Amino acid sequence: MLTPELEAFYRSNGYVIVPGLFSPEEVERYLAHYMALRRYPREGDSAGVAADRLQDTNQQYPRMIHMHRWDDLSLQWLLDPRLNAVMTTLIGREPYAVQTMLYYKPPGARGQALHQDQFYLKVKPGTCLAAWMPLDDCDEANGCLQVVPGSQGWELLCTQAADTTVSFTDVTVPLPPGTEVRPAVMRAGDVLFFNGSLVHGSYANTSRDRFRRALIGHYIDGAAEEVGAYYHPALRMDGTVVELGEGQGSTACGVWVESDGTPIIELAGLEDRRRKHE
Ligand SMILES: O=C(O)CCC(=O)C(=O)O
Repeated sequence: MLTPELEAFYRSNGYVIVPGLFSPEEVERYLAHYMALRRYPREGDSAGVAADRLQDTNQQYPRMIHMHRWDDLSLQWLLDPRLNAVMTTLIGREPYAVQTMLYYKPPGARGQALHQDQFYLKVKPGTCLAAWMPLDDCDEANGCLQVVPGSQGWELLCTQAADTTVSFTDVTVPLPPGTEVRPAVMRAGDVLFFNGSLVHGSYANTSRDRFRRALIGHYIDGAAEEVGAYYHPALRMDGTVVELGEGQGSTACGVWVESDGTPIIELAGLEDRRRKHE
């Protein structure tokens, strides 16, 4: 599963793709299940997304949020021992599970602007971790995830307005010119694990006829004492509830400044914390 090489890759890049963690049969089952669930509106369908003036195909297939609270298959996936084993190695202890999401991202859909998950989850101490599993093979054309390798060591950056002609969310983080944004080309059933400070997001699905569905779990460090209110209740990986405080997030955020010709992050801004969740 997680070879020493993959673990070393995670330590230096802040993310790692574990190939084939779930089988093609399992992927088929999830696809059939989530397409059937999407026939009806669900609580949280539009959570965190700005009132949308622009129509795109996301409107017909809004992402689903927190399905594990009412759907047993989603809960089983969130707590799956394979995911737990990888994350326990990556962070040195079992995580707590706090969120599921299903992105449908049909052809023509906008992506989600580059961001850092810890901005939303407000974990303390420590940070969050994501397990991102495509249910379709994904590449740049159908809007695979994009990551900024090495950004796991960055402070939380002050956000700015995103271009909502290409993103269905309305905030993003600035990057110095020339920063590498790397496409995560994956097969369905691979799982991408990434650290809560890693800058990531996705661009539009410009393919003619390929969905880019993805099942996502958000987790927090098993030593955390607080997480944002939206993510309660947190679950241990055996499914029992763990009582945590409500994370408020820090008031400072990072801005890019130049030092000897090199961009560095300086903690300066007073972050607008109005946004309660992703
Ligand atoms: O799947 C995507 O396009 C974006 C997902 C994401 O950014 C997240 O889960 O935090």
